[in-house]
Amino acid sequence: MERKRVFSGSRPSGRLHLGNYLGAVENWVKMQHEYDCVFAIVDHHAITTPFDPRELQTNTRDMLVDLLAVGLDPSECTLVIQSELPQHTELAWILGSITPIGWLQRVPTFKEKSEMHPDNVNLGLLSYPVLQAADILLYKAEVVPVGEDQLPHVELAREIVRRFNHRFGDTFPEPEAEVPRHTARIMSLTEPEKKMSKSLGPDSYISIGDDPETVKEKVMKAVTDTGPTSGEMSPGVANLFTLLREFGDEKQHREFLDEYEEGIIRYVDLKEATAAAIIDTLQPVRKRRQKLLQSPQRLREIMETGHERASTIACTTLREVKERTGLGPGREF
Ligand code: AQP
Repeated sequence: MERKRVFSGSRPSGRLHLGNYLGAVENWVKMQHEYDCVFAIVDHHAITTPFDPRELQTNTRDMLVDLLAVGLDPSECTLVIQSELPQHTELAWILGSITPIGWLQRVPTFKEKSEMHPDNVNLGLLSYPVLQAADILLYKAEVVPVGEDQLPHVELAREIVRRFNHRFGDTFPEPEAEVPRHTARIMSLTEPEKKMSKSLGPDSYISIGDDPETVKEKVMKAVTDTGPTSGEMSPGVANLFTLLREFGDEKQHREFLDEYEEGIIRYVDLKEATAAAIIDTLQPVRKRRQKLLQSPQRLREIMETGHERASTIACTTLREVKERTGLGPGREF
């Protein structure tokens, strides 16, 4: 039986962090064995917010290294760099021409990023979800493993599919988002009411490549209770518990929860245990990263194989789209 196609991507706007990992990439690693997966480093998305060209190059390479180090296996999935396949942007143009601007102006990330970078409210930022829809539809993906923040984008991709299929005939499947049950939204360490994000600065997140001292320092500084709470666990403390549950052992997690419920917990102990669990988990990942960084030839080969495979699928889809929309092939002269 043919395996369902999966697509997802990550912006090389900084280093892969624990939010990206727990919200999306951990699922990618699992799904690569069961589905036909295409995963992209979406560098065209990264240039919609302020960036430095040299850093973008390094971040793109580091993103690839991080993804491999946490367990993506190039013999089990297809890895691509978005800007190296022009079909992504070409399909985005076609889809953009059937997408009402009103749909895009309502997208929460457009509002957030516009407020964050008022001097850089560019067209790419507005049309970001159309490019994301193109990324998914180019591969006719049916499943899109993402964190919670991406749900409005996947919903928009579904609306674009309905509109396209209605106007030009059945072409694309409606993609479904796949969000993890407990880790769909990992919170920032410094501003725990916001999601962990590269753009909130390095203290707000733990990156996959952080060394043990840095991990410890960041976790020990994490915001816990910022004031009296109405009996509910504060977002900072809840976030530490989530990290401990994901990286530590269940017994320890339970013991700290009991202490919290009895009102005898010392946050310093919770932080030390959480930091130790993260450091332990990241240790083999760091080793794999170091090894991969020493083999640029291997990285190039991985990307070449990925591109070859992805471009076969991408060209087939684009040809079909162009035929259906009266662009290019099928024209009568
Ligand atoms: N805090 C998070 N919790 C759970 N999932 C998250 N994701 C991102 N942050 C969290 C998921 O990670 C995948 C890759 O995200 P991305 O790099 O493409 O873009 P992003 O969501 O914009 O990530 P950042 O870190 O917040 O980047 P900046 O600051 O550059 O915008 C996605 O599936 C995302 O849901």
